[in-house]
Amino acid sequence: MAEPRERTFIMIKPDGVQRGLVGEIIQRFEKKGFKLVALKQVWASEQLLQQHYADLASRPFFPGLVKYMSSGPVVPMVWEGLNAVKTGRVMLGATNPADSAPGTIRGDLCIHVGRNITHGSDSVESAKKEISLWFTDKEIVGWTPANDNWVYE
Ligand code: IDP
Ligand code: MG
Repeated sequence: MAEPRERTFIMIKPDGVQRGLVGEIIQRFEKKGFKLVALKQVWASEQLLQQHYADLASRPFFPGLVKYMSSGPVVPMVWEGLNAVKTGRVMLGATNPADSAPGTIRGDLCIHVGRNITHGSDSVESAKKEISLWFTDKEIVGWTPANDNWVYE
């Protein structure tokens, strides 16, 4: 039986969009071999972002986080593949770019924890929640890439 291909929710934050890094970040996931199944650009409301970051509501940086995330358009995406959640987090690098390894998205492209350009789900469970918060079922497109047998044994 084929190994399960999970889905993760990856989002380019307003600083990633403003700095012209949308293509670079998408390219890293594409080149890796993950499959893009949903993508859009939205200027999210504070209410949506408060829901998205609900588990951080008691943290001192929460109001600033919501303000930053609602300060301009974001690019939410769903990527699918084997271990997409865990590998997606590895590709992003540590939350604080000061600790993100070179070669990771945050390690290569940003400096400050409050401007760390990308979001990625931290578990399969939160990926499911985040995907349904940001996308309708209709916006998620199932398809088989022509190179599938060259990415997976
Ligand atoms: P994650 O994005 O790597 O999952 P979380 O701990 O879930 O990290 O925090 C969510 C986001 O909140 C971070 O990506 C970052 O934008 C912001 N954040 C986390 N810690 C701090 C902080 O100490 N100061 C400012 N912003 C922070
Ligand atoms: Mg998180």
